[in-house]
Amino acid sequence: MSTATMTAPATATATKAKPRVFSGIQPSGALHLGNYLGAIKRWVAEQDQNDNSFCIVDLHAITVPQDAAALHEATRELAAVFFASGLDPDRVSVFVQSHVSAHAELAWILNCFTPMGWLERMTQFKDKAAREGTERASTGLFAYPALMAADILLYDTDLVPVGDDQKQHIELTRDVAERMNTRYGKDLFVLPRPHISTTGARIMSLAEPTRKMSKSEPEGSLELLAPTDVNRRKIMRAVTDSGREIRFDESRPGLFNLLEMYQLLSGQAREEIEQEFAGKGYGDLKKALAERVIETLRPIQERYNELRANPDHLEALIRRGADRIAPRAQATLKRVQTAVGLG
Ligand code: ATP
Ligand code: LTN
Repeated sequence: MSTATMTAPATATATKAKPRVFSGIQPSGALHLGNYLGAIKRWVAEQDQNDNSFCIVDLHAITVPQDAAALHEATRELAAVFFASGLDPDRVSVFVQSHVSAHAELAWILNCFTPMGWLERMTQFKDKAAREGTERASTGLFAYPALMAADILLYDTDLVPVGDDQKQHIELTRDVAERMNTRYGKDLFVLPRPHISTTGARIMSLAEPTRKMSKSEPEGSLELLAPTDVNRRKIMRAVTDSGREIRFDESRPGLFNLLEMYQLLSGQAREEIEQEFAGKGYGDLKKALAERVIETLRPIQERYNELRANPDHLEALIRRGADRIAPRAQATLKRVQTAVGLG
């Protein structure tokens, strides 16, 4: 027996000091307050509790057409926003998906274990393909969830912090992992769980408050790097109803969204906010919200500009993230390749 086969195989259930957390974000379009409140801010707040990895998913971005230079630029922009928002490169691995080739390699294997019927049911695919038309939508767009499953499973991830729009993809990740665990042994993959907060999980568009704030809809979005007066103007013009009373009332989606943002930014309780605006009008709330947004974004924008002024340093930070994380990814990939009979 060779030494390689005598060594105990690494398993997905090896003891871990802290829960492993992994999340990804696409470098496409300008980051907005929904991304910040629904994702980045929470990642920063929890960076000590867990063993965290945050990935800039450029391979996911090319599932729809991208301009090459713009994609490269957006990847750096996103990395700089992460660090500027408070993610500490000494405590958290921030890295670029395409810098760790195991993502694409595991994704291929997972593709081969993912029935097309499962992918056809994904609402994100249905929405995006409906916009493009299935004749033009890429195979990559269809297989997007298998690549996302690879991202998550490579790091024996326990928790995946995401907005609720991504829940279905995590379910699919678990289904594929369970399917392979049933066939190859329960130690192949750790089953991840979504980590979704109830407030801040879904910030809505300012222009159309029944739709979520989204990178693909800049009119309704408060961009993290936008000039102060642009964001102020968007808030002042935000769609509300014709009512007067300022209350957390879900049947008034425009107002509710403004209040929810205010709550998340101020850290105040709902009752306290309702008292603060008792007898006041929507204009007062909008002004106060604009100030909160501007105060939150000012230091982030300042740190961002510093980071962008030194591109070599930024590059070194993201390469460091990839170097730190790659051995873990490689170990999982090897485990899966061996299980499946590759190599
Ligand atoms: P797209 O317009 O391409 O759908 P997006 O703005 O939804 O982009 P993603 O890259 O899909 O951004 O999401 C990055 C992270 O931000 C994910 O965790 C996602 O759930 C979260 N997120 C995105 N939009 C919102 C929102 N409006 N409210 C709360 N969280 C959000
Ligand atoms: N599909 C996600 C981005 C994403 C992700 C991931 C999130 C890619 N890989 C792994 C969590 C874990 C999105 O569009 N928000």
